[in-house]
Amino acid sequence: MNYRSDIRNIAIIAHVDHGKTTLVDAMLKQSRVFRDNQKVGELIMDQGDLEREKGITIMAKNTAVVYRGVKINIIDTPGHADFSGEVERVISMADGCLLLVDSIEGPMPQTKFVLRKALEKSLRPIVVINKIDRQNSRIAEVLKLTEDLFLELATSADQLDFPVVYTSATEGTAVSEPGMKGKDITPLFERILEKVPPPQIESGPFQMLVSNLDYESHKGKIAIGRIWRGKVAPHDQVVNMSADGSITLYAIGEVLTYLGLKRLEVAEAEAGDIVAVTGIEKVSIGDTIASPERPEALPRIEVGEPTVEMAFGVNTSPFAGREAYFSTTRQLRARLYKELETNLSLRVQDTDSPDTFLVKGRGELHLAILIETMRRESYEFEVSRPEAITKVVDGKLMEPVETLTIDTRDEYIGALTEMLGKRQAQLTDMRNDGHDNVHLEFHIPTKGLIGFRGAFLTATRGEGIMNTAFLGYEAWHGDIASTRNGALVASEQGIAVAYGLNNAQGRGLTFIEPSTPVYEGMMVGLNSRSQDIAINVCKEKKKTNVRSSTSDIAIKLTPPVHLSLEQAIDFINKDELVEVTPENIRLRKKLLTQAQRLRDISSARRSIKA
Ligand SMILES: Nc1nc2c(ncn2[C@@H]2O[C@H](COP(=O)(O)OP(=O)(O)OP(=O)(O)O)[C@@H](O)[C@H]2O)c(=O)[nH]1
Ligand SMILES: [Mg+2]
Repeated sequence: MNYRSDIRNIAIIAHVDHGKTTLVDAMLKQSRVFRDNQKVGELIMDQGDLEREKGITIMAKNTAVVYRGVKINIIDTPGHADFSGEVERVISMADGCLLLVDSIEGPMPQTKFVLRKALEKSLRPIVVINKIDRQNSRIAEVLKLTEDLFLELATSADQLDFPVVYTSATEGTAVSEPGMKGKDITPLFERILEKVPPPQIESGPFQMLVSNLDYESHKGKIAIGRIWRGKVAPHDQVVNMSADGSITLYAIGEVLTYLGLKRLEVAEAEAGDIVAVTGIEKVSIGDTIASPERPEALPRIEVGEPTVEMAFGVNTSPFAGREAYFSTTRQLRARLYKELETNLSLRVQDTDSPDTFLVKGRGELHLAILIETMRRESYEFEVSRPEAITKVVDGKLMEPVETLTIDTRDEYIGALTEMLGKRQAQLTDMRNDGHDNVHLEFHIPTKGLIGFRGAFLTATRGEGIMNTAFLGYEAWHGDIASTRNGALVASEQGIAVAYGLNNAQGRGLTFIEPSTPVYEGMMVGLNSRSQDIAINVCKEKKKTNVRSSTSDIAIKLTPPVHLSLEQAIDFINKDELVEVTPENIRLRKKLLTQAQRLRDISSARRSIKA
């Protein structure tokens, strides 16, 4: 075995928001890959529109810096649990990882998940305690908790011997001992060179594992991955080995390597490096590209199973076809199946109905991001309430369960435990800090988490943080009754007016303002009681000749509650849908007319009696 001392490959892993992408900023800035006058801003790697808007990383991405003549290939990964498929997909390119831990929050559920994955792959970890500039940081305690986590997860004794670096990613500084004054990020680079093993290489014919795909209009598909054996140059003959065992001959187009935000064309790249190659027209993630001399496939990348599913259907609302460019079954189906090329933890299935597809993902946010992306590409469709994915093992019905951690104020414990009890959660840990802050941990079926986030924010008045992490499958815990109130449902098609909406506000909260077009069966608000009620929001006040008191001249409406896409998905019940178009997010009953809904209720009653 040989090593390449001129390269290091690292993945940056952590819980959401612990500062991974900011730390990449610091490394890029210090290594001066930008022109002096170039404005690069913050969270440089989060280039997707949704990433920028939400301030989170959604897709794993590659970059590289050169430090003291060594190229450090860096893989930034998302920290949100719903995108953990991304982490699993890309860490096999690395030999080491930076495990970031926030100096106040300490290890969180996703810290544990990603560390377990990294240790399973035998990555050499460097612990980075980040945000040491923050006022209430508790570095010693956080380090202790991190050590405990390693004790729990390590698969070999040498994994317990990890180096620690202390950083402020925002200030761009790193130190080797807490309390020291940092100057720049150098101590982190030094630690990487010293502790992350250089890539092992095998000589022989070319072999690379495809871990990521990209697309550029003039280059076509770009396959990204690590070269495990041999070298590759433009125009080389190679074969691509796909999942179904087929082998196809191609000629490599360009060979590109990473530097900063750019991909550079190179004349040749060798084992140990992470490269992007063009010319492989039909390539998927997990494929092996190799020399035809020794076409040996590397083990395919395995990622965890999805836990939540939703039905995506062609838009069947009376407003269908008005607001989007793509609206047919064929277009919807093609778009969903195309997503599978890069979104490894997603699954798509046809159903008995040709207009409906079952889409499975790692969580509500995973699916919500797909919905939002499609809507921005001018698709319209309807989606059902998310459901946890159950499976039958040895004749037994099993369901996914998760850990839920909550950090909030003492005063909300009562309300939260009551809400969570109804959702089949069990309290497993509770810690007070003596300053009215509390940390709660629950064991909860995934189905109990659906629709919980909105309720949580209301119950804690925004003074709480919740996190979840997938645990595994357990025997079915039983049904959960819906706790949501009924909906205010439009009884007629037309344009909503203040008078009609004012009547609706007498019943509960409304979701729309005057002049909003509505259709029969569209949900325009939340009733203050448990049943749905049909209401005519287009109804004008009867005109009379007599001018009554001043009160009805100007109707004062309470501002409506606007649900975001994620809130809308969280909100709906089984008999409801979210209609998604590039311009609007509408809530609706599956059955649009009141007559249909009444018939449905009475037939359900009959079947219960029978
Ligand atoms: N005070 C302080 N804030 C930091 C530091 N590092 C990151 N932050 C802030 O923490 C927030 C999250 O930072 P990100 O870099 O987006 O975190 P991330 O780990 O990439 O998040 P995800 O990719 O969504 O998992 C941002 O508001 C950063 O400005 C730090 O060292 N000190
Ligand atoms: Mg990030």
